Amino acid sequence: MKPQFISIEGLEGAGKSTQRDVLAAWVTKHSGPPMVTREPGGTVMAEQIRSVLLAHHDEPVDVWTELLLVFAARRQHLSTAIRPALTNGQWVVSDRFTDASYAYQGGGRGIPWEHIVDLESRVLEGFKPDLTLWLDCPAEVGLARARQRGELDRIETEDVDFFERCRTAYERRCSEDPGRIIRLDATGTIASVSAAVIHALEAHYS
Ligand code: T5A
Repeated sequence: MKPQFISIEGLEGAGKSTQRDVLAAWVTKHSGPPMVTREPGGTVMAEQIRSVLLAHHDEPVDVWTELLLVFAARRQHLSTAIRPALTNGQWVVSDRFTDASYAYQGGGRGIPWEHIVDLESRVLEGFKPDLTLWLDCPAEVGLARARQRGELDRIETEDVDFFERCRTAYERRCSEDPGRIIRLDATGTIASVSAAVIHALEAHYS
């Protein structure tokens, strides 16, 4: 099998970082240690873009500026980190990828879907994850977990309606590409979600 690119998606506090480690451990057992990365970020320059994106600013952040920044970071991430790893035979596990732009900038900010489709095709030239695990939970559940950690970044200060729109956009992505995106219920305990992650991987790659 060619090296796989697996992304993990969901709202804040859905448990992506927690389950990413479970996913990486499964990949290690089957194909050797993967490159574990995240978006926005994953390279020095893309991490700098992440800092700009998540920081609080005195001036309003234009929604298109936000979209272009996430895609600028993604292009850099793809060309200098993800593609080289895959070419080298290494699997890649990423905490978020393009589906997050549909969710947050499409659903959350209201940028028309077709504009994101167009940008994605120009910037990524057809590249997408081989498999995406979407950890789905109501916005309130994820936000309550995220808030326990303390200070909120610029996007985390949005209201619940914003995150419910993001969730609806994830649903749309899932229904548009059901062979790639697997929805997992993220409302249970960490152990039960981990079991669902492993089950989904075993079923997909059996
Ligand atoms: N963004 C990103 C865009 O707007 N557009 C884009 O294109 C992209 C790529 C990035 C931000 O950027 C935006 C979206 C985001 O706002 P991020 O680094 O991905 O942010 O961060 P968050 O989603 O904010 O990450 P979080 O750390 O908040 O959420 P996780 O990773 O889903 O959750 P995790 O694993 O860190 O868990 C959070 C807490 O909950 C507990 C954990 O122990 C931890 O304390 N927890 C559970 N508790 C109970 N039950 C469970 N099942 C639990 N799972 C985890």
